[in-house]
Amino acid sequence: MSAYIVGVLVPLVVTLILRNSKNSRKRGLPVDVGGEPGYAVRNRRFTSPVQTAWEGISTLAELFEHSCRKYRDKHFLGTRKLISREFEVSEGGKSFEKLHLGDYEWLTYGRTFEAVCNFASGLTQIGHKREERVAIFADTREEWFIALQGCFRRNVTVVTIYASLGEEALCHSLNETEVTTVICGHKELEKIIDISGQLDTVKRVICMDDEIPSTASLVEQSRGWAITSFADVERLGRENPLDADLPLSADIAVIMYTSGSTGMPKGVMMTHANVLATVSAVMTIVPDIGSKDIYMAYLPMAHILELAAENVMAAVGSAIGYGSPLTLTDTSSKIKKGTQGDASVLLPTLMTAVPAILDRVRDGVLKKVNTKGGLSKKLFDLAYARRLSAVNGNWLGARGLEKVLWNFLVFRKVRAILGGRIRFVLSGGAPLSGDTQRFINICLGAPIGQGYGLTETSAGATFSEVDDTSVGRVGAPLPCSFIKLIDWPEGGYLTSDSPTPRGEIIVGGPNVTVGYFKNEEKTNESYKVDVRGMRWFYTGDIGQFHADGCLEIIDRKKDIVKLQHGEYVSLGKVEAALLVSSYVDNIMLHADPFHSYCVALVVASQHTVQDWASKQGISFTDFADLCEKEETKKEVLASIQKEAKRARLQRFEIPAKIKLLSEPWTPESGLVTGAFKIKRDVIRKAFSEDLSKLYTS
Ligand SMILES: *[C@@H]1O[C@H](CO)[C@@H](O)[C@H](O)[C@H]1NC(C)=O
Ligand SMILES: *[C@@H]1O[C@H](CO)[C@@H](O)[C@H](O)[C@H]1NC(C)=O
Ligand SMILES: *[C@@H]1O[C@H](CO)[C@@H](O)[C@H](O)[C@H]1NC(C)=O
Ligand SMILES: CC(=O)N[C@H]1CO[C@H](CO)[C@@H](O)[C@@H]1O
Repeated sequence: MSAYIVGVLVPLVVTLILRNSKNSRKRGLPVDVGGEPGYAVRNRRFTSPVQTAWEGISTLAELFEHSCRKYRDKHFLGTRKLISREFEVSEGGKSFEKLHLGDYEWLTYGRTFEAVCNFASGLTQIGHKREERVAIFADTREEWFIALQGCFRRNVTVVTIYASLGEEALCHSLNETEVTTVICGHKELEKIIDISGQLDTVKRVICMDDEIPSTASLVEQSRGWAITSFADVERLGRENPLDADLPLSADIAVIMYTSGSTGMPKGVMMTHANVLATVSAVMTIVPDIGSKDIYMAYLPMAHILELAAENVMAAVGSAIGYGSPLTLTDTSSKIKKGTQGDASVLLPTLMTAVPAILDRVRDGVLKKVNTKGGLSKKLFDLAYARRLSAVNGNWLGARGLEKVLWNFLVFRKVRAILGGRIRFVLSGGAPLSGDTQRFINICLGAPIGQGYGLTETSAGATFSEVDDTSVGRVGAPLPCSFIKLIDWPEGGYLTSDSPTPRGEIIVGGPNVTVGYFKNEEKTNESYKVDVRGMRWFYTGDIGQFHADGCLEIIDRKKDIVKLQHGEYVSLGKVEAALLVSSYVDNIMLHADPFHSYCVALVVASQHTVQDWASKQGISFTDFADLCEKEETKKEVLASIQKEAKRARLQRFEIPAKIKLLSEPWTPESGLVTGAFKIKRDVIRKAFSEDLSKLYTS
């Protein structure tokens, strides 16, 4: 054999062997855990669930103190300096806030620890008793983390509430937990003041901003509330220091109100042990995570994904830079033109994201590429195709030098949107579409760790490993969880299904929370303890296990509707398929058991629909007007039906009629959750007239 052939063949064979061994690698292993019959899987590295990654540490408070001593002089929490706040008025007369933000200003670990201790002492000084509960109701920011850890040091349970939660839900959460102290920003304080008449247990408010609304003095008088600024609480604590009053691992750290998609939010009680187990498990996911990392924090802290992630960063000595979804990039809506977004200034290495945000990044990039057109679009498409081929396992795809070249020519600019140094993205909250996952993989050149978990399992359940390049799956069980599938015969999902077992997903392990606050009935419904004492949470999600032990979410029990003629429609599955249409910004499919077909509410994507209209020479006064036009509806419906056929949907699953909406669904409007999941019941109620018209007209 000539040296030439050896030179080609040997690497080829080695590559093939390596690839094969990689493909068949087991990421999760079947396990016999007893309890309810089903098909259970565990993490390949841990035979029993991990409780803590740090010897002798059993609470978040201990973990934080340990870390602050270890990393004392390192940068920890960073916030951008506000240079100016301006208002821009659009053509329509709407006014938009624009911010000019400066550099990050940092607190070291040592300095943060002092702030936390001062806050803890100050909290007692202003009269908060330790058995009373505190609520934090604010956007993600430095003070949020300090307040959280401050409460932990005094064994005070923190109630967390989404900043975008509606009035009724807010009132319900504060009432139910008998909160006495609310910690919030000045924007949220206004909301609290509006409902102050219905809040009987609240006695004091700590406002994170120095500017306190003028209406505050009214409630101070009428309700006898004491309103103190965050800085004053810290000062009081500094002047009157107290010893810590540390919690035990079984004490409740957080009661997290989940913005449930139905009815009133439920408060999930999480012990220190629960969250610590998740933090310990997530640590093992991100390769070489450590004090060199810089984390971009901008998702709501009231979301367990963010809360766990920030505690992970704190545990390993990383720096956390705060930002917001509206200021994240140079082109974000609140960033003043010509100034820099959070990521460009911070240059983060790690970030978390929810699929809705990654979808937006993808759409933004594609929009830019398409607008440019010409050579740069051709180059982008070629580079993308070459890299996609490599990522999909084709060894003729762009690797090695060619990969470097494409990165330099094309993807470098995309990467720069998020600062250019991102090396890992944690995605959670909802399953990410395969297209978006690939897009981010290729354009950012960074792996996405996709997680699956719920507030009830303190976020942890499964996580995809860095070298797992498949899409559409959520990975193998985390070291802290067992995952079991159980039969759901009514829905037609069985663990005996072939080729892979399918069924309802239940999660067991130390990460499973203790239940819903003051709601034993709901707790009994969703949580069960088996004969061996293991706690299980019944998720209501339907999944299937692949041969390598990775889970794929395929359905949701609640979202399956039986039509008039007995066919089952899975709303989520159909929506995911139709969202692919470039005309669709958001969509809710509606199936009615008294009809044989589905209809849909479609939020139109302003950019693409207007583009189409101007190409067609259709005139319109504004976007709302355009969405009302028959021809627009027809065009969007045709596009949706095309995507439906491509996804091989059944005829009864495809919406026969649609209502086109011009206003986007945002968490502020209450139509989607903070993690951008649609709230079916709320949307159904809000558009009930439109929906019934779709069936009658
Ligand atoms: C922490 O607080 C809870 C609730 O007030 C209490 O039941 C528990 O005993 C406290 N833990 C310690 C170690 O004092
Ligand atoms: C909260 O409690 C007060 C007094 O008990 C009551 O008037 C109010 O309606 C309650 N609100 C909610 C949303 O439960
Ligand atoms: C919940 O289950 C426990 C234990 O089985 C039982 O004692 C309790 O009565 C149940 N509570 C409700 C509200 O069903
Ligand atoms: C709070 C909780 O559910 N703790 C359980 C965690 O899991 C272990 C076994 O893995 C149980 O012994 C704990 O009771």
